[in-house]
Amino acid sequence: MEKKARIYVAGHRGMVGSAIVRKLHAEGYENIITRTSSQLDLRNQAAVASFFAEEKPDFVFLAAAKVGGIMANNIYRAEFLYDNLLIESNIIHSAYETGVTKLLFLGSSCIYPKMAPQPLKEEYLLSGFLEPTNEPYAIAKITGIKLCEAYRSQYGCNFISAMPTNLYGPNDNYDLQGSHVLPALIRKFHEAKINDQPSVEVWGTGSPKREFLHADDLADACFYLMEHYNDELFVNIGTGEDVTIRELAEMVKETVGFEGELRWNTDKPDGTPRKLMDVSRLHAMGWKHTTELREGIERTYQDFLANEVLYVE
Ligand code: GFB
Repeated sequence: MEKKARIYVAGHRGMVGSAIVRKLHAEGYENIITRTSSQLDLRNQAAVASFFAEEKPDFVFLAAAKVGGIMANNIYRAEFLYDNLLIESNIIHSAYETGVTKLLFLGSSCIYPKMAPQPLKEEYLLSGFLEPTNEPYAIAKITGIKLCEAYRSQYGCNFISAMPTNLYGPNDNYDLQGSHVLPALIRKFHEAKINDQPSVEVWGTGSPKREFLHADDLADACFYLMEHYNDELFVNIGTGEDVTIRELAEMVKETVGFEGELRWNTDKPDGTPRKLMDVSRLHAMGWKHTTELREGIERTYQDFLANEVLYVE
């Protein structure tokens, strides 16, 4: 990408999009195009088409999506499917119509079958049944991959896809019903510490395993792929290492300095037992993450403390 290139980051206010914008600024890019959701409703086909026709971006990072943790995915099943299908279809089609040079679509590790062998290789896509709690979101993300493949094979568009593992970092969602596990635990342990509570509720059994990647590492990988990768096959992005939810809870508890007990609420779902990414393709290309989980949790807790007023309304 030339430094003068016009780059549209869709979803720039979210955790992933804001990390991509930080990365682009750090690399010296200045022509970064953004729109808030009130300025441009990405579910509106006509609005997206005229935005692309007017702005004519050269490159697109498609980081806009309706996202959330296990409960949000399970409750708002219609929106997770409908909104995400509209957002990605409108952007990908408009990118084709206006001759975008290259587009990167971001999916999720939940596209893989619930019982797929571990670690998850890219070729396991569509080899089995999905995890029920996030099936609508996964179907939307699989559709995004297939849209990129279809526009590439039919029209020769350079549209690539990447599948990040579970993410965390600045600008995460700290709403306890809608958030992912890591921000939820930071907030719960912090509030329990401040309020001298004897225990904190943690969902499920604690036995599921998850892999966590810092959003800044993800942004770095996205930039790397935009610069170096031009193939149809999508690429996993992760660390290649996972921990149990119990281990994660202990790490967050220690970082925050909460000294009480954990209460496991097994009425809440566990979700997929494990989703560890096989990152050998990405490693073979020469990219590896730099933030280890403990350090990342520490940084994220500091960010939470600095922005608590914004994050917790
Ligand atoms: O991060 P999380 O919501 O999403 O939950 P998934 C991960 C695990 O942490 C589950 C447990 O086993 C939860 O039961 N957990 C424990 C908690 N305490 C909590 C808590 O206080 N809040 C939350 N949220 N979880 C999502 C998918 O799955 O991951 C999405 O639903 C997407 O589609 C995303 O793929 C990355 O890893 O289970």
